[in-house]
Amino acid sequence: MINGLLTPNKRQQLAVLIDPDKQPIESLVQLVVLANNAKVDFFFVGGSLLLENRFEHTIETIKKHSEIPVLIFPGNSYQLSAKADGLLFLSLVSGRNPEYLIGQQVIAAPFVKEAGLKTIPTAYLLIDGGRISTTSYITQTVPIPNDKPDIAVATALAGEMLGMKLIYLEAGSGALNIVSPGLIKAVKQNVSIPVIVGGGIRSAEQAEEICRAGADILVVGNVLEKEPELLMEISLAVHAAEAEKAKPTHEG
Ligand code: 1GP
Repeated sequence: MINGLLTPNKRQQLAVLIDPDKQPIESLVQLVVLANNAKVDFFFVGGSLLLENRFEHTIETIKKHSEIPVLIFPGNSYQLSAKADGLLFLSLVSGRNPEYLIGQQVIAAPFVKEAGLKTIPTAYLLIDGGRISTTSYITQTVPIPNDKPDIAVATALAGEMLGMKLIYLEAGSGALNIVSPGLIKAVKQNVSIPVIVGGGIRSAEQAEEICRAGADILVVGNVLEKEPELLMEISLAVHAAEAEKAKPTHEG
């Protein structure tokens, strides 16, 4: 069900990020219906800091109204539920805080095993999105400068060599600047695993730019809390890019 995440170059895909604290149940249901209509590929659920106790109920509500796979995108080891279809098992490899490189994962592992949750080992790279993100503050890690693709490439390569199955380039939720197309392109040219890009995407044009740079999966969250109607446009842009990608080239 979630294998589509791990098939690079097959098609470009769109994930909607739901922060349970920011989506009251009524607006969540509306967004889920929009996502069904827009043929979104995945829901990601999680947040760097959750203060309300709505995590599990959010997953249940999505599952009740949609068949789109739900993956946990955890901010910490408390954000776990057997009701999800899988878990992005993140390690913040761009940081040097052992708690987010391996500490939270050790705490989570027994529950994950017990729950039978499918895990997708993911190298999580925080990129500077133009302001201090909640992720950067909470994890006490310095993001990779957006104009230093070499650092991102070296970090992504290390993640791949450690056996991670996905690279996640994260500018931070609500970032002022998206991950730069040059950085995405450089990473994509150097790794053979799929690349997820998220943080600060607010328009179909930005989504197109990120697709052209080679991202396999785009994540959009924040903007939909205020302008859910943008979802259809963004989805069309991502899936049109997918069709473009699938077209045979003149050479072959
Ligand atoms: C953040 O990559 C995601 O973790 C999505 O970011 O909320 O800014 O869309 P936005």
